[in-house]
Amino acid sequence: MTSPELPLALFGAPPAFVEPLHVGRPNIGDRARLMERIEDVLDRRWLTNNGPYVQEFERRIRELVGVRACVVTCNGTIALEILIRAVGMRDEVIVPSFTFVATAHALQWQEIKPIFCDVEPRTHMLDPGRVEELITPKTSGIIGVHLWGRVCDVDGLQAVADRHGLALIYDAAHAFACSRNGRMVGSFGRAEVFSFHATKFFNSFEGGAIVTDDEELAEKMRLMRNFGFRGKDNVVYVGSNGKMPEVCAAMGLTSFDAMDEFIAVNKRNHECYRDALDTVPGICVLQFPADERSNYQYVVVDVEERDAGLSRDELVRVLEAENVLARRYFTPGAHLMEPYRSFQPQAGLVLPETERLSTRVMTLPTGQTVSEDDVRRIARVIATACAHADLVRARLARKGTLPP
Ligand code: T4K
Repeated sequence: MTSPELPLALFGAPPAFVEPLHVGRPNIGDRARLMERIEDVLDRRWLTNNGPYVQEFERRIRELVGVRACVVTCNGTIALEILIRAVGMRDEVIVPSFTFVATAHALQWQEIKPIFCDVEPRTHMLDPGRVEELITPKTSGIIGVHLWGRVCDVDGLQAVADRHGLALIYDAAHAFACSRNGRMVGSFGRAEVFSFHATKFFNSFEGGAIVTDDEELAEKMRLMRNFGFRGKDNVVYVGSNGKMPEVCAAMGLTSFDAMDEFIAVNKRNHECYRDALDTVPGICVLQFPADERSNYQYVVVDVEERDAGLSRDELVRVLEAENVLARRYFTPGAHLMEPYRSFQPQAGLVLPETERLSTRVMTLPTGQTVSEDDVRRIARVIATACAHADLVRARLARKGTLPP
């Protein structure tokens, strides 16, 4: 057998990894402690409905974030839906399109129209100036998204919300345990929502939380989380079922115990990616500003095709062949997904940055299951592919294109 033209799986070399490397592989804390907690749950025969582990989980979140109230939920999407309803959003709400589609769905599910707003190219997050341009008499609120564990322009957004008397809340699904200038995410706007989905650096299998300083709002959301029950047989509000089971809270508490280790590993991997990709033209690892503390859960790479020689989609395919399952978050923008694509076919006209970013950005595997050696190997694949872009491109062309 002849040796491959390049040491890449695309050219017949063995893949860099035998097993696939995922973005969003769950971090798992002390298993023995988790099992003990699950035994407790079974012994108590108290499986859900505001059990002791849920209450302890809420207390620890409140203490970490430094807010008065925390309402944990079965997932981040239900938390968003409950919060949107509780703050009285209606008609139209301004949101980024460059986000996970759940941000928009949580509105549309309640027949509130998401008005998609463009983001700042540098931060990938809502541009307050653009938000203000989209405000109409129908606008009832703004949802900022702290993307990638960075912090939105919270001062700019608050100023816009105040000027126009709008409700401002945050989708902080990516930003648990993050802060700016010492102020924790969770304490901005009227309230904020976290996700503890399995793919988040800190997970409770599935789970979410709403945090706020507004006790009255929190009380309303507690009712909404539990069918509107106040006490036995007394329903005082229209509600849903957003309760977190005890087994999820047990996992959340176990993640809490290991949270510093999870962040340290992510930070180490982030730095390693940054160093290893520093010299590859056109490949830029998104940085975290000095005034922010992050959980580093996403390694976000911006691919400038002109300098890298390959597009983001081409690199994703090169990596896939090596068993590195890079993700194209968030491609396409939510405005190009259904039903928004049909409801608002012109939305893209005001979203040039979103459309540009969604062709250039990819996220790479990190977390507990990814070692520094893995990171260096992934970086070598990217560097080799870019250094031989013409050959790689020709080989990919023979294989067809990625599905949209
Ligand atoms: N707002 C924002 C900004 C969000 O990013 C999200 C969720 C939400 C709101 C809603 O919060 P939740 O309702 O989910 O609590 C994943 C997650 O499902 C989603 O939670 C997350 N954002 C989003 C960014 O990523 P997918 O469709 O990419 O997931 P999936 O199934 O492709 O999994 C990603 C990778 O993780 C796969 O390669 C396999 C790996 N994986 C996944 C799971 C579930 C594992 O190795 N083990 C696992 O248990 O959405």
